[in-house]
Amino acid sequence: MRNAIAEKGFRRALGLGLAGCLAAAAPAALAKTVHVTFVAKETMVEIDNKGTLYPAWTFDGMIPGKVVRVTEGDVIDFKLINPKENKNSHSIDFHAAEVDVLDEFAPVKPGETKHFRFVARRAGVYMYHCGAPTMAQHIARGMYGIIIVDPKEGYSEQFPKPDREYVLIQGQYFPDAEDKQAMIENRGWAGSLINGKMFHYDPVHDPNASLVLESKPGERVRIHFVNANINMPVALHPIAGIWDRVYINGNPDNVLYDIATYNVAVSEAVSVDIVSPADRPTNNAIVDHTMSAAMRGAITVLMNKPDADPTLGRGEKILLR
Ligand SMILES: [Cu+2]
Repeated sequence: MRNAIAEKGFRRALGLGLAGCLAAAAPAALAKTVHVTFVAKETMVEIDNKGTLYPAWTFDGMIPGKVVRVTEGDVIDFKLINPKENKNSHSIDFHAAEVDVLDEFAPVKPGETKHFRFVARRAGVYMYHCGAPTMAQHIARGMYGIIIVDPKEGYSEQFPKPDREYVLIQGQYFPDAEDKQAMIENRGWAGSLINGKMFHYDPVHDPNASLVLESKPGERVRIHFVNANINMPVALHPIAGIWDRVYINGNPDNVLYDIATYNVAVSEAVSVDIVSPADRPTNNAIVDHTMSAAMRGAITVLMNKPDADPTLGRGEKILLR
């Protein structure tokens, strides 16, 4: 059955029924507390495959910051440390949190620490970023990442377990790191960063690229994608393929089928599935079909081959660095 609305209604009814039973049998026994600490670091990072350095602002010295992964219902016990060596205030804005922008998300001065808790109440994939003023600059300089909130029901027919998962986060590279107004007005951007580097996983357009995404023919590959651009949507398309499913905001209930190009708003996160032909090796190029972005770095090669590295797209290797 491929009727999403009917399936959603059925799932909701089933969920309510099960929730009623579980509430009596095992009250909130499964939720756990997950401790997450970010250290704001103003440091040089490489923004391409040949090692060009950029004066970044980061979470933990990396663009993007680390992948946070929890299960729906978990408590996130979060700490943001802003070391006294930094020159700027920083903050955290988890799109998965329902809190107070003036409290939990407030700027943290150098030498100070912010500590708070929130419950990840809704399954899905979400951007996080620094929201300290000027926000455009803090995001453009590299302070963003993804939080994955896995559904507490686990996998299902509507939300099958993928064979591999990858995280791709697209951002914009502004070589003039000081010109905040240019960032706000979208002037002067010279590159599209995929997980922090232009053409990060594209040896076709950049001979210095050493990484590609890999899977075996016929496997279901789920890509968790975040648009961390400052001002531009992303026309997310797998060249030589079709998204088998698109889960808007990564939520199993928000499923679309058979989508060639999905438009990802600024700050939106989405999970998209691709299933390559099982009977032959193939390649896909996952692009922002907006050509100005693709040709500045937003192209990722997915190789579907029998000898795919079994470690890629699993565990820690869902975000390749
Ligand atoms: Cu910041």
